[in-house]
Amino acid sequence: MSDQSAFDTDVWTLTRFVMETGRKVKGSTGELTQLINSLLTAIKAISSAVRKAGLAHLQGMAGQVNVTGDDVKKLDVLSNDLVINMLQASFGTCVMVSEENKEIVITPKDKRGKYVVCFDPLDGSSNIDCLASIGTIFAIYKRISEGEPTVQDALQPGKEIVCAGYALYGSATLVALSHGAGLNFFMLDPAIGEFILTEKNVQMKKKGKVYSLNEGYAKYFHPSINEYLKHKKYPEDGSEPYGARYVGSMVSDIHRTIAYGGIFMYPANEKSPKGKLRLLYECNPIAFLIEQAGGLATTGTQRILDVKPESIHERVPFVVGSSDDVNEYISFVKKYS
Ligand code: P6P
Repeated sequence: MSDQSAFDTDVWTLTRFVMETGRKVKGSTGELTQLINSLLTAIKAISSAVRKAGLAHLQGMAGQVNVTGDDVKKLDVLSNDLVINMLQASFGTCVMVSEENKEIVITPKDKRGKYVVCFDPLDGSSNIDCLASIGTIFAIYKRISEGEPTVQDALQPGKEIVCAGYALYGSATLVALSHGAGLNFFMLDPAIGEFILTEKNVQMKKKGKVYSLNEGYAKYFHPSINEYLKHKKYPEDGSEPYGARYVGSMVSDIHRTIAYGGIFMYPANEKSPKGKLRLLYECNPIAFLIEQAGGLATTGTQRILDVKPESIHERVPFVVGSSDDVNEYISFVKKYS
């Protein structure tokens, strides 16, 4: 007989947490709760597929290229289909933006709800074949249009987000989620197929000891970036140099930055004048979560959540992390402006 005494009979699952949060909102219809719980079903299925990929031959190129020029792998396609189908089946969405779809995805009339979801179904997919951690990122807004949904519903600044999160398919599967009242972590318990609350109202360190960016582009960086990095490597104030960490899979790099503190950067460079990361489904949701944890998120000259999107796949320079670290970086940018 297995030891049942350790079994928590009043466990805080993500489903329960979302229901409790939803009921606190005056006039709540339960639509957002239903939407998030449907999204969790897709995330559980993606987690299962990611862990079976090698055996199920889901790895390797699907022979397609997505709208932003990345090679699409089979898991990308599967993950995108799962998220779109589960969200549309939730009756909570009216329009979606996915990294994998060139145009907005409008929900069939008979399944429409009041929410807009911008998501990257499987970010970091170039790391699938080497088994590095990858993730799903999402941001949820309320629609602003009447009648037929339009692209304007998706082109809202990140400060209008009502809920955002990411799933990290790492040594365990974790969901980070916020409705705007703090950042919470949930870990998947495969034994019961539920995400269990593991950390409430996560707060980042004000200052870390790690910087994270792809220094392979140093030749193309603006001088302010290289001067900032020099200051981190050869500090002249007697402090210790920072450590360097970079997975090249944003959810993994971001989760480490939230957990340990420090700074993550994907700045503009001569080859990518607006940087590489996409505003709607990578930068905005992550910026929202980082601010909930007491950190900062900037383009270098503007708060990420204040940027007014002009197109659904637009890119922005992206620097996030512990508030003292990001403010120090901004001071270097100001020196050059
Ligand atoms: P680079 C993955 O392809 C991704 O979109 C992010 O997850 C990651 O932070 C970035 O690109 C890595 O880009 O140019 O360093 O390989």
